[in-house]
Amino acid sequence: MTVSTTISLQHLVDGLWISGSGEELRSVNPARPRIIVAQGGSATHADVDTAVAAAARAQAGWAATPMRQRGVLLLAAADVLERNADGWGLDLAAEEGKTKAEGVAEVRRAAQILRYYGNEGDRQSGEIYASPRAGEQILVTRKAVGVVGVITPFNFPIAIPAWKIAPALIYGNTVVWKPASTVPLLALRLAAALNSVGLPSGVLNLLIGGTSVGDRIVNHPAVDAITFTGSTGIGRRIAATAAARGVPVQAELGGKNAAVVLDDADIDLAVEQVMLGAFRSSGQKCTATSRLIVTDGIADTFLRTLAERVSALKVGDPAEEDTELGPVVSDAAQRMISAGIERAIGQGATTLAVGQTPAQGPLADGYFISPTVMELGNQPADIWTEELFGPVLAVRRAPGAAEAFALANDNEFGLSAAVFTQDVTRALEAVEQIDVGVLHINSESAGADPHVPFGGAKKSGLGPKEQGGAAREFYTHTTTVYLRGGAPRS
Ligand code: UN1
Repeated sequence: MTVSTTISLQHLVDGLWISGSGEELRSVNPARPRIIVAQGGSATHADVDTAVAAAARAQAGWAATPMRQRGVLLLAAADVLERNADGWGLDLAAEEGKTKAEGVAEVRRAAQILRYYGNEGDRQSGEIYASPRAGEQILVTRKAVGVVGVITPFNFPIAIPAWKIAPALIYGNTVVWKPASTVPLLALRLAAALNSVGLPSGVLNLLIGGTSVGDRIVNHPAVDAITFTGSTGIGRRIAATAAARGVPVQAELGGKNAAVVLDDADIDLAVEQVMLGAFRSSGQKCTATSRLIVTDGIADTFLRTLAERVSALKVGDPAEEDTELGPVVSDAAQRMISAGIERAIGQGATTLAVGQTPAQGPLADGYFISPTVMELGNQPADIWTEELFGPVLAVRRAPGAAEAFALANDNEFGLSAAVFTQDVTRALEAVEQIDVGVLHINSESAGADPHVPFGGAKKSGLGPKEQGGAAREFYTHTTTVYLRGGAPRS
């Protein structure tokens, strides 16, 4: 099913779908904002309280269910996602604005994440240490932390929820989840998929709403841990609240990720990957490439080729097969990014390339931003330091690899970076010198596999990393068991 009519917003509370009686919410198609995708009342504080109480009641029984059995439900939900990937991917494109191909790939990715955690019951679940005492072993076992508050952003409306909810559930936690209110549709789909395969009531609760719903979850005394992905400002506020309440927080925050192109790079590969990193999802990924550092020997050729490619990008309706770049998510995002471009010009940036936007016809009201490449000299500029979260790439040149790596580090964030070189010595220097949580050599700065740690260095995140075995650090706590028998039988 795809969105041809407006979907009614509902909330999943203690296993029941309910309408919200809070303020009216609506999500629109950002390419054609007159089309309302989903509409309905927000969840209320009372709904949050009911959901948290249900999650708290359900938690012990869920944690006592064998992990293998919990996993079977995640695997069954993965099949539902896989079966619906084409339709839901198109829905995602219609509500969030990324291209249909990216939307379908994201639904499949969410299925892959559910599968990864669905199989967790088959993996190692703790550790055994030798004891200094005779007749004793020391076991480190894992227990769920309890009720997890999950707050997710607009830019991956199904993949990010999957990579928070799947580990929360497989390790025996229950969940109270608030997705971004700009993109509720895929949240409804994911919650429905998990509900349809028999998740017990109260194990997963979905509440759609704005900041006040999120605040209620974060402040609720029965919420035992909070995981958040989104803006640095909100993330720090949530982390402060969590610290004051004494509960763990995992916050995945901003990025200002650099691609470094060295003189010896494979130029075709580097241009292609920088284009993907900077412009896929209209630059709205925390891992997107928003800074480009090119060394002098390759800079002119590289930037000329890149500018040609940017001017030729097909910007348009994400639902159409040949569209390469859709709109940004909202009018507020469009205004903020446009203001950032203006400010960069005011601060002395030179525009190297501006792509097209559909200025006329049915898409004329859409929240489009032309893909833009801007070069800076040595002057300070906000576009070099502040996250814009749009299809805008700021460029600086460097005389050599050492200066280029130093420029890559010239930022308070440290989420991801990409380095393009064919010289293994330079690549190893990059691994040593660039301070990031995720480093790509000869591939774009975005992308994350489900079985390996994901998260940033420096100010890009707080708390344990996400995904793979790393997720277990956040969603469980350890019990160290000193295991000794009685006296030996004679
Ligand atoms: C990716 O690079 O594919 O919010 C995933 C974000 C990140 C996820 C990036 N948490 O964009």
